[in-house]
Amino acid sequence: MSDSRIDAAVAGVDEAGYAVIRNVLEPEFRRDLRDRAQWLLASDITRGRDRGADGKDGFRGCITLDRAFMVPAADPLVLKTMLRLLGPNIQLLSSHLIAMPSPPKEHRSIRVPERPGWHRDMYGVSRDLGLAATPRPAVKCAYYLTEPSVRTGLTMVLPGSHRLQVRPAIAAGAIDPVGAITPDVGRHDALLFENRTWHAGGLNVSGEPRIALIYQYGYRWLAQVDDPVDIWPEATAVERQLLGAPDRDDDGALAKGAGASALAAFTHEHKLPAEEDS
Ligand SMILES: O=C(O)CCC(=O)C(=O)O
Repeated sequence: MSDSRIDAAVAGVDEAGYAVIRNVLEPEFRRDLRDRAQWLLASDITRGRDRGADGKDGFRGCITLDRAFMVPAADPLVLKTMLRLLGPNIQLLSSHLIAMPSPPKEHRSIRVPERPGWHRDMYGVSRDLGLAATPRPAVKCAYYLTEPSVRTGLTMVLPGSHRLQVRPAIAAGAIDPVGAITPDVGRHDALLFENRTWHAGGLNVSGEPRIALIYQYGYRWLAQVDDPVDIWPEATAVERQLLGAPDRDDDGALAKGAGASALAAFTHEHKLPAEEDS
């Protein structure tokens, strides 16, 4: 079934390497997610903790710490877009909660000319295959739980850079390549960008941490970035697939393709264009 928001998002990712889907998160649910994220960040939980330079904080695999974070991951609109972009043989490779601090300029050690922070995802792929031969096996979807604006450090992208065969040039003394933009993402919107799209966390000069939830979807034959998940018993079939359920029957016997059957059924149910069987 055609939905203009999905068509536009698919075209955006195909043509520019990124797209914004408007109004994915319900306002009340977004506030709830922000409260849950702030609770985790204020805790002393170390499982999946991802602390970085300049006071960056967060959690890899945040869905395992609070299942509420699974809800945006399985959002039907986003899933339909991912299915159009990648097909049904996908899983969640990562669920990342990121709190980006707002350090004083004189204390910044990242997003400075020496470390501008621009990168492609799945860096191992470009390193192993070369920038020119890197395919698109994964797409990210980001939500911003704190006020989004250019001052709060939204993820910046370089439009069209998914087709680049070399690193984008950054002028001496600058921190962003020419043409880099901060996408126009609203409070309830989702930002999609593929693994080859060059991107970086924007500068947060708001004085408050910026909190984002970033999910990465990719093929089931790729290794998950986060720790393996113990799939919770009440998980839906779609959630089980996203969490990495293996190709097994209920009795544990090998059943080739069974792990992808939920999203194959979802594709059929919603009459999304299906890939040819290989
Ligand atoms: O925090 C951000 O906005 C940037 C995130 C990022 O670079 C990534 O997910 O690879």
